[in-house]
Amino acid sequence: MTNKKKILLSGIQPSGQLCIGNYAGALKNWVNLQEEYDSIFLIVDLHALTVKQIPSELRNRCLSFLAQYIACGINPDKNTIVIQSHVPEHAELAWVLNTITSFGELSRMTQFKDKSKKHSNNINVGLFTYPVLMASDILIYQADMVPVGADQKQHLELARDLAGRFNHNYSDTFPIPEPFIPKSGARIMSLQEPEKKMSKSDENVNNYIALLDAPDVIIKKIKRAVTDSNTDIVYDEKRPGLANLLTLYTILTNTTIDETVGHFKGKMYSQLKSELGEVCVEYLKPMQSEYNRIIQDKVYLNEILKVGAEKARYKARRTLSKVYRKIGLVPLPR
Ligand code: AQP
Repeated sequence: MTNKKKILLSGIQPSGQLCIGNYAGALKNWVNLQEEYDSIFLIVDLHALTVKQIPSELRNRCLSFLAQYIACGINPDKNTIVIQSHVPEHAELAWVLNTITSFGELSRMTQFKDKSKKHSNNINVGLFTYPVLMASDILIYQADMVPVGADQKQHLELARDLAGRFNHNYSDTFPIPEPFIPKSGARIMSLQEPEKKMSKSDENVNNYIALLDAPDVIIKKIKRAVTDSNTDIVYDEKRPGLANLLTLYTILTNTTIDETVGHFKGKMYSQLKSELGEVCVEYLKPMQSEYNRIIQDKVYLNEILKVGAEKARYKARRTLSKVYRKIGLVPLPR
């Protein structure tokens, strides 16, 4: 009997600055799950093109995200880390999946509706078909498990539907991927507008804590976080600003909400904010110093990208050949 590990796939768009929301919803879980699975972690640059990017910044950000993945604890020797555009099979499979996806199901995607509002002068077709490319990212590697924050649940449902549809139309080709949504931290909220989720490319930098923010910036952002006019510290989702700060404290101290609420019982909001600020600075310190070391070493980073692309392309090519054969495309005669 073979003891083959299941395949885990996840990725982040190199847009904006990696923030504590991405860490809680994705990166932290990647680190915890990486031993158990055969893992592929993507930097999904093709997805990032769905909103306007400055080319030189996009290029630098890809390398910076790679260094941040490693600094957060992703082991490049045991996992595959790859830039999406280095594996053209993603875009090729996406085209095939486009042909079995209906206009109606993409029109229902809440991220498309939200991003169309936010980028009303650039509602491009890529933004609309984004979830199909994401399904391709997952299915091209035959992934079994996909750790994501709650905001990506709907997209993952589509990937599951498309895998099932393809298998039904042709024959068993793709495993149906399972989501892994963390119990705590699946939806970290914006600091200034706690009724919306924290996003790494928010125009207002005070809405998020970037993983590379300097200590004084972190402390200032948390101090200014919007709460409410009450004074008691309890966990209540109807008080989203306070609930968000308590959730962050819980994640960064590895405690439960009950323990956190117990710790702050009878204390003031200002106390919570100042302790959370310190905890956050201390938590990010080792990651930041590791990042500062790794980002200097371009030879090391480039080598990881080369090895990653080679490993990923091998897997992706196998899936794509199978798909092309099943749908009736003629293989190139040898
Ligand atoms: N606020 C959040 N709380 C928990 N998890 C989150 N994620 C994003 N925001 C939160 C998770 O982080 C990963 C990032 O994926 P992405 O960059 O592909 O897309 P996104 O969901 O659009 O992330 P952002 O931060 O909102 O990016 P921008 O502002 O660039 O669009 C995913 O696993 C996501 O669930």
